[in-house]
Amino acid sequence: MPTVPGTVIPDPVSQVAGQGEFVITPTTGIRATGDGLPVANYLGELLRPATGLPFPVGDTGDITLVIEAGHPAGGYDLVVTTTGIRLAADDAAALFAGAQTLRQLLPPAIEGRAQADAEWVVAATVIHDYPRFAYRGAMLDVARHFFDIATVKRYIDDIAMLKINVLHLHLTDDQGWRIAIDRWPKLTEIGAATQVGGTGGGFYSHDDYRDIVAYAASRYVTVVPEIDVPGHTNAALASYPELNCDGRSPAVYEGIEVGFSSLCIGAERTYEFFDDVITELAELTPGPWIHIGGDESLTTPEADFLTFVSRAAAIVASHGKTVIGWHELGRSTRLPAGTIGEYWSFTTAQADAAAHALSFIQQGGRLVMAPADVAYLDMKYDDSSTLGLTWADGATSVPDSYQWDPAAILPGIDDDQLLGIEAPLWTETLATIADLESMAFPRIACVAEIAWSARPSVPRNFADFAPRLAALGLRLDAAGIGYYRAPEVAWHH
Ligand code: TNX
Repeated sequence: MPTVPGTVIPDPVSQVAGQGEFVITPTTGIRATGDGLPVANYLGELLRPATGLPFPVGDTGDITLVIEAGHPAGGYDLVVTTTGIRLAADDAAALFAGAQTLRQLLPPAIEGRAQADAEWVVAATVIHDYPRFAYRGAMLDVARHFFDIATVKRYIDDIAMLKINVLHLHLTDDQGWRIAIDRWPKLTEIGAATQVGGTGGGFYSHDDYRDIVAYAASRYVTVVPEIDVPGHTNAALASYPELNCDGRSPAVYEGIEVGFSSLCIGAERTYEFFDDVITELAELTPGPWIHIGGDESLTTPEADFLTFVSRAAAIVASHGKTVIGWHELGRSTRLPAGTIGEYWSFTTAQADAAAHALSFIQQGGRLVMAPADVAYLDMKYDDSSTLGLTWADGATSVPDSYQWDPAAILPGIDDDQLLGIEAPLWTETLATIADLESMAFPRIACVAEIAWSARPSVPRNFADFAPRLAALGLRLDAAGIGYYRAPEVAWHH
């Protein structure tokens, strides 16, 4: 049975049903050239396991991928007729987004990794589509619990399916330092040996990190590394006594409190340290952004915080990267031009958060919206959740994660001031890929739709979205991705 039109997530800008269907056969090939070839190869890899068909990639084939000028930024056109499929976009990243749409037009069994029995057909349709925001992010906290390369790659595949194109890696926190810094080896010798709960830990070598970045790039996902300073630094402070104002290292930390640690703001060594870290990280990071945290520095006096932030941000800028920081960074009025703020207060802003966020706009920057009460994937769904936290205004149901708009939170802010949105997944309570996926899915599909789909003229209504989530559930079942069967959705089985 062909998939009914209208089940794609994120919802395309326009989709019109055609007549008949395109039938995939053993001779169906994928035609592409140049920059389209990697996308064609990716699509072939996606389609071969479940169909058991060869999908040769080359200069002939009924599925044609075309790179050509004339499409909206990041967008694509997809035309399915009885005789073929044509997917066209301005660049490979947009073509890849279109390939995710095509994937969802196939029966859910396409997601299985073993050969499946299904009618491999695509209903005729014409889709014209483009993203609302350029930055469609997911954040993974690898500091509270460490996740190995295979897990991170799987999460990259999970998010890429929903046209998310940024992976923000929260690499350092009180409980662990997860990226090797050659000039400061104890950061990982000491600072990476721990995690929440006291067993395990780990870190990425430079080659490991390059491997993640390259894999992300193969899915047209940009990695944004975060070194969270000056708070959230117990792992670094435990590794090097000289980073502490009293010259004494605290014990390593395996609990889940926040806000108790701070680098020593008055010591020049702190800035040498930070410059060394950013030097190595900038060299490993092809993307334009480096995130420097700045949240919850509750023990850093205000004047010290301001001193530190302007120096740290200038260091990142001196390495040619654009700074991103949590909205507290906006307490500083001396940020490099174009600094991006990440808003993590609520859909109704808490005291000061709005002012801090708007400060980035006043300084020529833009915002990434990650409102904690709707976009945080680590919040419990409801009372039945065994994993997750509740501090962000209680539990976050699946409808909660869908019925909000990023441009409706701060006064005077429109889409032009927003770089995009992000769904953070903090891991104080999450230790395995199953934990991650069961918290992310299905809420990440809600956030992905808000990031990509056109701004609706009336508030989003979960009842319209729920049938598409149910359709996505079938795909997740076939893919072996666990998800929360929210009671507000009529899941198919
Ligand atoms: C707040 S959100 C934090 C994190 C925690 C998270 C737990 C933000 C910028 N900081 O340190 O992990 O809450 O939900």
